[in-house]
Amino acid sequence: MMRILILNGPNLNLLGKREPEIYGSETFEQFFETLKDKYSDITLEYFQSNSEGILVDKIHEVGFTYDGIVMNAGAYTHTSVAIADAISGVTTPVVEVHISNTHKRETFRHKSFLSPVCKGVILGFGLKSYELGVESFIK
Ligand code: CA2
Repeated sequence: MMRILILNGPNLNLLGKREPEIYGSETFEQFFETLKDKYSDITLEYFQSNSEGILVDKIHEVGFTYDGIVMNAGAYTHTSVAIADAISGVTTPVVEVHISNTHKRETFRHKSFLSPVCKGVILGFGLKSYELGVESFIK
């Protein structure tokens, strides 16, 4: 069975609880249940951390055995050479996703350290960005 990890970075544990005008009103846990129902023929896992090093460790942990990682690194997208290096260092392909269209927002969100080392990038479709990310791994 195909194994895919959805990996969320800092503050994404607040989804559905704060700033619904930007990030929607559904919690990630609620959304993840519907995603697992839709993709019942795939082993889908979910992990979230607010810490850069823990995200790096998780990429190393799954990055040689899983079929794909769908990653929203949150604000670390725009700052983290360490996460970019971790993605480069593993064999599992990573698809970068974002809930919001970061190019419509502040200029500091336009730069991604991760895009050049990811298989692809999906942004601006709300939580559906994650679904499209999972879909991108299905042959
Ligand atoms: O649009 C995205 O998915 C982002 O990765 C979200 C990050 C932001 O720093 C990126 O520029 C774009 C922020 C995640 C914070 O999520 C919250 C959710 C609810 C309430 C507060 C923050």
